[in-house]
Amino acid sequence: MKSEKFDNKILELFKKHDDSYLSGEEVSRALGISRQALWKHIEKLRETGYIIEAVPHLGYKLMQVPDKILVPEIRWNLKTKIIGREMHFYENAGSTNDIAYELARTGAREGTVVIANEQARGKGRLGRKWASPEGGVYLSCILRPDILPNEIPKITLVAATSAVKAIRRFSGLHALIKWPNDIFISDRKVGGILTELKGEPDRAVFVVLGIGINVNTPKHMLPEKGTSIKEESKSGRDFSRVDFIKEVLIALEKEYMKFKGGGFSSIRGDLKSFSCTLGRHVNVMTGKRKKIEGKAVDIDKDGALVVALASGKRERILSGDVRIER
Ligand code: BT5
Repeated sequence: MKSEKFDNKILELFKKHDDSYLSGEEVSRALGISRQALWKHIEKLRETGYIIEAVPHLGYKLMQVPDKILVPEIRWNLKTKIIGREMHFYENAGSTNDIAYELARTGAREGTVVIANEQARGKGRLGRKWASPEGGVYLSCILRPDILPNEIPKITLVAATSAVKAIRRFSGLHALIKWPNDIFISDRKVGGILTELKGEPDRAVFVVLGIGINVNTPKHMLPEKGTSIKEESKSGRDFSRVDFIKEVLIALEKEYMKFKGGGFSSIRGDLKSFSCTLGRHVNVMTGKRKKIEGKAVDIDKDGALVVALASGKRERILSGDVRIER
């Protein structure tokens, strides 16, 4: 058994008995290791920030879990079947999307997740930057959906729906989607999705789904119109990024499974009800550098934004940057 597995097992035992002391003998017997080896593992856990009390004749007790992103903590009791079964964590990454892309290219399985505490070169769409200081959640997930390359925008919408559900469940805040990939709270951007694809003409080989969400990030570290869950919650306390990541992985698995089983129509209702774009007057820059102005009236069965122009004509937009005018 690898050392990390022992650490997980020890933490698991502690959590099962979270209001009592566990004797060294009990733990070492359960793990099949010596008392000396157990002590070394306890020391290692302490170095990573766990506070573990040791009382003579009573044993060990886990007093506090560190406010850090720790993979064993994320794995603890995580009941997903695909998303996050394999996880890679980086204290400092360039971009989790780039790392995940490389892993996918070399065969990593569907559901593999890459998480970073911070990113030096966080990416937005179209070469833009994603501010990624410590305090946010930066994760990328490898998906291998059986869809055509031109259906990829639907994956972005599946992810946006998942992100909104996770934020609402976790914080109670009224998160919304600005089509197609922005997550907003009170008219400020709290998160974004970046979907990248390796495709062949007739199929998507794999998709890297990048999700960035400002959890505890202070406003001064974000662009002008950015916000974080902590800033919006006004409670002043830090949120557990570990718990939040779990919510995101669970929500993503649920929505992705719905999408795989029932197609885009099975998430479309929720997506539309979370939209802060529908019903508004918008200005959209599409990929062709074309500007479209009008009222956003629908997100259709392909995930396209439908805009009603002043002329009465309707335009379907598959990708673009939306500015909400009024
Ligand atoms: C996005 O792009 O919103 C996609 C963001 C995806 C980030 C994740 S983090 C994990 C994974 N690894 C990566 O390298 N990326 C993904 P876009 O719609 O192009 O928005 C970018 C714009 O949002 C910037 O030009 C800024 O105006 C603004 N922005 C940048 N960082 C922000 C932040 N942390 N919070 C709010 N707004 C931000």
